[in-house]
Amino acid sequence: MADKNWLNENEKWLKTIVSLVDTELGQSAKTELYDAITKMSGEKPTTVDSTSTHQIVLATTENQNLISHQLFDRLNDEGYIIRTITEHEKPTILLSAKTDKGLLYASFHFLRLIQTKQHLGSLNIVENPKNQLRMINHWDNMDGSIERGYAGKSIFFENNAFTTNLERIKDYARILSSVGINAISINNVNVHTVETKLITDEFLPDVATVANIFRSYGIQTFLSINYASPIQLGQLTTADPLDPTVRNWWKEKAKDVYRFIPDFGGFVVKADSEHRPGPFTYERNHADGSNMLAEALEPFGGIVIWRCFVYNCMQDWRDRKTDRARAAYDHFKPLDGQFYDNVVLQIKNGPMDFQVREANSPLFGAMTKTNQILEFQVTQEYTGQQIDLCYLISQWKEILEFDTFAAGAGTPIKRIVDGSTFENKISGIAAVSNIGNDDNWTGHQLAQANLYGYGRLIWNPDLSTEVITDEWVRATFGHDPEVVEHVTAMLFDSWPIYENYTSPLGVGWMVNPNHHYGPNVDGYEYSVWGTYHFADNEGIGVDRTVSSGTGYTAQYFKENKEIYESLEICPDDLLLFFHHVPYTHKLQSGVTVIQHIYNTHFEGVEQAIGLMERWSLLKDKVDEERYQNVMNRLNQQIENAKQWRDMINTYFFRKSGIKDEKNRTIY
Ligand code: GCW
Repeated sequence: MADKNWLNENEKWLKTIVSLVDTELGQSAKTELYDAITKMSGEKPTTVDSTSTHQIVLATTENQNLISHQLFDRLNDEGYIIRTITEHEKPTILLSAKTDKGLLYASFHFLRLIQTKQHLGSLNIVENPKNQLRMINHWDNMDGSIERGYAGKSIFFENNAFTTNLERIKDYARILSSVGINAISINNVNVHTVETKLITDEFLPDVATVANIFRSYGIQTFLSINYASPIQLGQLTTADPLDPTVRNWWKEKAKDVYRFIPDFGGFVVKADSEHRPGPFTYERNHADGSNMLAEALEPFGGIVIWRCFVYNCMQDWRDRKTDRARAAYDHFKPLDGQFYDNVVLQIKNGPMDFQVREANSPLFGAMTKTNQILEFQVTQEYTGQQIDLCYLISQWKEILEFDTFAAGAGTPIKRIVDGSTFENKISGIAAVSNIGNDDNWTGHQLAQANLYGYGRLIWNPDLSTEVITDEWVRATFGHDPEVVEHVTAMLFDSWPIYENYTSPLGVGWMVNPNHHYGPNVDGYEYSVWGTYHFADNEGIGVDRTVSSGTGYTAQYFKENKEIYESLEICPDDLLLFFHHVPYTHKLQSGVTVIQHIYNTHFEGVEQAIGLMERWSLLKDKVDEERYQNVMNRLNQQIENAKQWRDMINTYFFRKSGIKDEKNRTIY
């Protein structure tokens, strides 16, 4: 609800909405404006040119002559202009774009201006998304479960069928579109038996229904596919990508899919990863596998999103040579130049797996002739599972700003994945969604900020975390200065806090196996997953140097390689990711590794309590439901943090025999 003073000054603008665009997306743009303005101002605007003194006009380039067409040269197909002008002596806010899709984004931007109480009298906004593909991946299964989902069940599937609750899907489309998302894959990358049939006549009509909903909000639908489909669905004996019958099978399959969904986006593929089938079975490589699918989709304009999360998940822990962090680069870099141009590689932000802190994947920028997009994880698998608060925008911002040196100094990851550095045909960012059918969508009320922030940040990675956060806090909780101050501080503090009480100095893991919540220092230490900390009585950390370790540091461009290789200048927060050091090793911060472990774990719990205390100050300022939702989770978070503190501190005290300098309780 916009506040009174602001409304008094600006409500004249909200009386009339004239739309000159009658397409489906144009309708969506108008309806969103109309409904939201009605809600916020308490009055229904008129939609015909009326006697009101001011007006909002929606028009695409073609159907407007209010501003110079040259201005539109600055727009791409999803960009827009919002301008305050005078038309026939009537003050007008013009929302305009080359396409109706741009217009939809303009509407949402305009609503954001209202929600953040900007003055509407002299607007002059030109916006283009910086990334082409702005995607959300779902890990939803058709039985309704969600792999790594922490906000209830799937909004798409139940009982091995599609849901009938299409309203919820529509609301989701609106949410995503409001932050600029333009692509979605609706099923888990681990494609099980029933889901394999999503590309058959049995389910394609349902996929088409969902795709229709997303289309009306400018979002293209993708499916994750099972690489072994020709065997499982087609009764072929092989899925060999070089076998002509297999290639033909996929071509026919692509025709089927496009018969139902003419603007289908394409396939997302997890192959040869964590026991999923792939081209390795046939002694073929990932270029062979992805190109086969690309060839089938090409006539229809579809693309193949091929994931690089490929590593040996059957490792022997005694084998000190194999390093999971190396795997993606080792598999894919040699194939640079061999992928068709409608293949795009999807690379997780880190070389391991969405840890609270890990190095950035050295693959970014390493393949100059291959399309690549980045994959984040909005769902908080390793970052508190939407029980603990962990605001991820600060983390993602740091990752996007990381200088790879791929084309000399000043080649941050954001400029690689937006396609500008190597002029890629396809580029962008994808992330695993954090929503489910919980009433508040994300389980933890404040976890909504991660989804919102994700969309805003990938629309424009140059936006500051402060701006994004402020938008979300005000749009969600209003403008009371105390509420804004405390919620903002909680969000900002939460990632460092989570890092403090969990695994230290970039070493990662130390979580309970399988579900990944809560501490278990040796949970993965003697397992097949390749995620080790190598702690003994003298020291801890993974030696990934060239000089004495796995050689992983050599995958970075020289400038970064030199930093990570050096014990002296390797950043503290990644020290144990790159080096094995004695507990008495002195960090750049001046404290020893062991004392750092103790300090951060004691501090982390205090800080978690601090979060709860801050929130309690808002008791009378936030409605009861949301207040309790967050309070309950903060209390669980405190218990989790204590568990982490005591397990980690005790473990390392017992291993090292070194006492806490401050004599705090260690068990
Ligand atoms: O992090 C791991 C998760 C798996 C997931 C996999 C992947 C979908 O623990 O649940 O599988 O990553 O990204 O493929």
